[in-house]
Amino acid sequence: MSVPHDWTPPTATTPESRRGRDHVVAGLKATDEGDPELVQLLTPEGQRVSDPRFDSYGADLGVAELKGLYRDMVLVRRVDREGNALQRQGQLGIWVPLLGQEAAQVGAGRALAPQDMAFPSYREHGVAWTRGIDPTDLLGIFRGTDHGSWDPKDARFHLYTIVIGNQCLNAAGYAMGQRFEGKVGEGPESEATICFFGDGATSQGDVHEGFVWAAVYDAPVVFYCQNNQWAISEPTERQSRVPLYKRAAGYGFPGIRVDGNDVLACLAVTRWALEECRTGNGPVLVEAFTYRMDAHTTSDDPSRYRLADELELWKLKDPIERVRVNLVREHGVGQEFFDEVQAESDALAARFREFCANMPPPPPDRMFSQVYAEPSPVLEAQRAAFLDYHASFETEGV
Ligand SMILES: Cc1ncc(C[n+]2csc(CCOP(=O)(O)OP(=O)(O)O)c2C)c(N)n1
Ligand SMILES: [Mg+2]
Repeated sequence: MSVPHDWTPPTATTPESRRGRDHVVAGLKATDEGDPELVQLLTPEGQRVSDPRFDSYGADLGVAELKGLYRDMVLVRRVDREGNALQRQGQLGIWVPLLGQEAAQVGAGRALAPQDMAFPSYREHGVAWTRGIDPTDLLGIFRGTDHGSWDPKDARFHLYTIVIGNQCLNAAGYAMGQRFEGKVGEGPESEATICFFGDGATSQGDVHEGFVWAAVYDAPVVFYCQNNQWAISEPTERQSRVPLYKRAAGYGFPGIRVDGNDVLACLAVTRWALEECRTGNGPVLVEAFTYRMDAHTTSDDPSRYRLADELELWKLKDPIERVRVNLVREHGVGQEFFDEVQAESDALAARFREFCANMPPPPPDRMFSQVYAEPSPVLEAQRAAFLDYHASFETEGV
């Protein structure tokens, strides 16, 4: 069939209205102001508010728990700032900042039961913290000496995944396994999986495939999308015509949007989502609506593609400040507690820096001993050839 040369598709609208940042779909740019769908339990001004859908999941969160969440977020932010500085000082090749996403990560991480499994991308330093991983274990990744120093099975926290969205396939498969092995159910030992990825990742095929497989196998996986508004220089509104959480309906599972700068709401919503999954009602998509306050990585310069006033607006929604204000105003917490956390953060930062500066370079043949479970003649021959080659440099400059 030939197409007349002046033919235009019947659904085509004015192209300009569908391009670039002018194309704003209802709800896509929503923030905590006036978005009825957004779950919030703590306002940016630090006021505890009710959401009848999720109040019961946060009912036990009193002053002691709030203090714990505050401490988590302050320490995680401090590690993040130190990581950034260490890259600038030449100690790390790159750093991936989480600044602004502390609540989204700590809230979700603290909702996990010990037996649950988590699959991170590369920015999840806050989730790593909640899984008991020492921040120094992250350093090898960014110094280029290893792929992560923790045991994913013991920590129930997979190694970081740099390939965008790939971990959604791993998480869907892992959760299918949990189901096949009878680990889904009402008992206290029942399990779920959580998968972390970004707004930009939702444009990847791997994420779509992970959603499809998880849906048709009723896999117990929480897909936890941190919508930090940017995929490097690409804004969310150029990635989707609908708010990201609404995409879940197309796969046949629930999607919910939570204020990603509200640690209580993130904790409550993730508890609910994990419970749905553990009891056989998974998967669930959670969109944590947040903001990447720093550069994409230390190799990026966001002033090239976004305006500073956007950052200024999000500073008013800072995830840590609202908890501090709530602790002071609604619980009368005094300065002593904040000083203690500050001192703890100084000590952690010093230990983090010192560890980094003293990391030994790995031996050159480690890739031959730690990739395959068992040696083989081919591998041994390659190792010998490589060590010979390496030794040929040793006399240089002596
Ligand atoms: C498959 C693949 N394509 C491209 C890249 C390069 N890349 C690294 S981060 C990134 C943007 C990811 O954005 P988003 O999913 O929103 O996560 P964020 O970095 O904002 O946390 C891209 C395209 C990659 N790592 N993997
Ligand atoms: Mg993003």
